[in-house]
Formats: sequence, structure tokens, C-alpha cells
Amino acid sequence: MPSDELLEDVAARLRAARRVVALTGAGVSAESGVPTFRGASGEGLWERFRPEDLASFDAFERDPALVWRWYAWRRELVARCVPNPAHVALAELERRAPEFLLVTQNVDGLHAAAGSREIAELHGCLWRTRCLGCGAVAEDRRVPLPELPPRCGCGGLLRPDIVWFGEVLPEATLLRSFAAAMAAELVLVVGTSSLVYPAAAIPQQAARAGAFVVEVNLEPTPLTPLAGAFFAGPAAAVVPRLLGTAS
Ligand code: BJW
Ligand code: ZN
Repeated sequence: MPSDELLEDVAARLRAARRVVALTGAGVSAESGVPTFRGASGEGLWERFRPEDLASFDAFERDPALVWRWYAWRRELVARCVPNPAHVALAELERRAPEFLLVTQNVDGLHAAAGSREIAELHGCLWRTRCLGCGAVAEDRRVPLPELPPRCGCGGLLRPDIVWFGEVLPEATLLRSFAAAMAAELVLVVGTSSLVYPAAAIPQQAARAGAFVVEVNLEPTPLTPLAGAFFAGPAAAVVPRLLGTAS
């Protein structure tokens, strides 16, 4: 099918679907200026580090200041970023679909900034900290942070409230995401390499349960063979076109 026809077919499916789930990854924020972790862009956040070297509790225990310097740099970078047309279109999709859940692996908060409301944050949030002493979880939008590593009022060491490798995802959020995807007629997957589990399993299982999976990415991923439609292109251009909101 020529791509315009495919686009119209998917747009019609999106209009007709009663239960829709969107799963997003770093690629949806790339055009806002947030570097991705992997992929073709050549500016992956991990370019000079292996993920396990920084995004793990072991790394944090070894050198909390080093890990915090990396997060402080990202907080400063993301604080200057604004949602792009893909975030905006996904917020519009939520307003149109009778049942909708936005499942995101991103920690940047840009979906909420674009107006999305029902958001399942699988990997936590850059703007929250968790105290290793008293366990308190708190919103923290200070940029720059006054000290690295930052400390809680109780004196305990604060960590980013983010899910690192080897750590379990927030259980209720994960269950909610799987349940919504398994019940969905259409799952729209945007800008994820589909390499990191268990998030990558969400659209795979939905496809096996009968959902029509639509994938938007610059390049094919391990999910692509299961997708009913694959659009190769930048999210900020493709997603608004799927919704008919492109200017
Ligand atoms: C564009 C674009 C544009 C660019 N437009 N597209 C099963 C099998 C194998 C391994 C495991 C498994 N189950 C669990 C594991 C272990 C591990 C894992 O998955 N490892 C794999 C790497 C092999 N998973 C875990 O450890 C998870 N925990 C867990 O499962 O606990 C239970 C358990 C414990 C111990 C053992 C076994 C089970 C936790 C995962 C936590 C992930 N955390 C991170 C870092 C957070 C830190 C931080 O942000 O600071 O989350 S990793 C990093 O990857 C980040 C992301 O959310 C995540 C996903 O990346 P994403 O979003 O897909 O981004 P990229 O960069 O990979 O891809 C971008 C894509 O966009 C590319 O495809 C581009 O082409 C595209 N793109 N520009 C459209 N403009
Ligand atoms: Zn504390």
C-alpha cells in the first residue's frame, strides 16, 4: 500500500478505535532536544558510557556524585526543552479516544507539559527524588541543585526516583499498562528501540492479543515484524499526520 494510503488507513483506525494505548520512548522527545539513549541519531546519551555504568544502583553506591552529575546535566538540559508536535498530538489523541492510556519510558515530563493526563511513567521521573534514609519521595524541580549529591532533610542521601537496570518497575503502573494494552484495539508505539524490558513486551503481548500495532520510528526495531503498520520518520512529523493535526 502506498504510504499515503497506509497513513489514511491508520488515521481511520485511530478515529474508530475505542481503546487506544500509546507507548513512547526517547525518540518522541528527540525533536524537543532531549538526546536519545541509543539509535541512529549519533547523539545517544550513552555514547561515552555503558548504561550499566551509570544507570544502576551499583554505580550509584560506588560514586553517587558521578551519577548525580549526569542527572544534574540532564535536568538542566531538559528544563530548557518544550514539548514538540508529537507530544501535542498524543495529548490530542487522549481527548479524542474514549479510553486512552499513555505509557511512557521517558523521565522528562514532556508529555504532562503537553497536556496529557493519563500517563503511566514506567521508568520514573527526572523531577522526583527518593531518600535512601527515610524513603521519602518528593518532587524536586531545582535547577541547578544546590549540592551534589543532594541530601534529604533527614540527612539521608537522595537518589533520582528513576528505575535503573536490575530494578523492578513500579508494580501498579506496570500492571495498569499491560492491562490497558491487552484490552486495546490499537497500540501506537513511538520512538522506542524496543530493546529494554519489560516495556518492550507491552506492544508485543498486545499484538499477540489481537491489537493493531502502529510503530513510528526513524528505523526498524525488533517490534517492527509484529507491527501492522510501520512509519519510518521523525515522530514530530508523523504523529500529527496520523491524527490529521499536522499544520
Ligand atoms: C526516533 C527519533 C525521532 C530517534 N522520531 N523515532 C528480558 C530480556 C533481556 C533483558 C531483560 C529482560 N527483562 C529484564 C531485563 C533486564 C533489563 C533489560 O531490559 N535489559 C536490556 C537492555 C537487554 N531490564 C531491566 O533491568 C528493568 N528491570 C527489570 O526488568 O526488573 C526485573 C528484573 C531484574 C533483574 C533481572 C531481570 C529482571 C529495568 C529497566 C530500566 C530502564 N532504565 C533506563 C534508564 C533509566 C535511567 C535514566 O533515564 O536516567 O530507561 S534504560 C533507558 O532505556 C531508559 C529508557 O527509558 C529505556 C528505553 O529506551 P528508549 O526509550 O527505547 O530509547 P532508545 O534511545 O533506546 O531508542 C530511541 C529510539 O527512538 C530509537 O529506536 C531511534 O531510532 C528512535 N528515534 N529519534 C522517531 N525523531
Ligand atoms: Zn530522608
